[in-house]
Amino acid sequence: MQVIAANIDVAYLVMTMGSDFNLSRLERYLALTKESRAKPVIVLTKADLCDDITPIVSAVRDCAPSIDLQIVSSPKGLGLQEIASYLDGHRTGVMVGSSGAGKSTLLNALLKTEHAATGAVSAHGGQGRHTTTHRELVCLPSGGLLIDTPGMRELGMVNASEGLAAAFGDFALEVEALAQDCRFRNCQHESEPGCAVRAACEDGRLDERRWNNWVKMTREISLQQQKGDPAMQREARREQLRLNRLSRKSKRNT
Ligand SMILES: Nc1nc2c(ncn2[C@@H]2O[C@H](COP(=O)(O)OP(=O)(O)OP(=O)(O)O)[C@@H](O)[C@H]2O)c(=O)[nH]1
Ligand SMILES: [Zn+2]
Repeated sequence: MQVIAANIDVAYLVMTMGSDFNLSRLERYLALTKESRAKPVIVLTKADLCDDITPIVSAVRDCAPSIDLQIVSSPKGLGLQEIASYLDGHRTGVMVGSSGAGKSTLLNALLKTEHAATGAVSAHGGQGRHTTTHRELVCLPSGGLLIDTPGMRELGMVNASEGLAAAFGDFALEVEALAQDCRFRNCQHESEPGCAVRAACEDGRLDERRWNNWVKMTREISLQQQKGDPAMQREARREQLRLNRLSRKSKRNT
């Protein structure tokens, strides 16, 4: 996939439990991570700002039942050890998450002391469409490496079709089963009469938010496949090589 390089061991999917919490974004991150061999870990931040984490945690559990989930509060130090432990044995992790999710704050909390941060290697990308304007690779006291990426909001879904299917799991099967009852065999589940999928959304048997996100992501993928967008693919390869170099260099210096 585009951002998560081949030699990344762990992908932290960082999301706030504050007002910006968004399940559709999580589904997108999961689809993108599935394309890499990195182990995804969902990190829910700002636990200290949340009176009751139960509804958010159970929504995430429903959405991604088999993915590790960690609750974090950077100012209170909650969950920091658990986050760091994924990188034991000099493994490399990357943090993805939209702006304001709490990535930098978490990174700094993990570093604990300002002193540890002075050994950090930082890199600045160019101004290209999908290059990052800011990315930092730091060495944790335990020896693990952690890369902070900026928001993935505008990330496309290149090569993510398998990831999409995997991230949505049984949902795709559920839709397929419902579609058996659509009046037209080639129903696109848009505005056709007698559409069983739309009907299930309307009466709540099918999660409408999830359905809409699925449709949106499927469209993005097929659009990009049609275009084949070679410039974007070149850009992604360059970015990956750069990240690999950065990681190797930093490991040599450890
Ligand atoms: N109360 C509380 N505030 C937090 C926590 N984590 C982050 N914040 C605050 O949330 C805001 C955004 O945090 P950042 O760490 O800058 O977010 P980011 O994900 O690095 O954002 P970008 O750098 O734009 O990608 C800051 O004001 C932080 O102080 C937390 O666990 N608890
Ligand atoms: Zn239909």
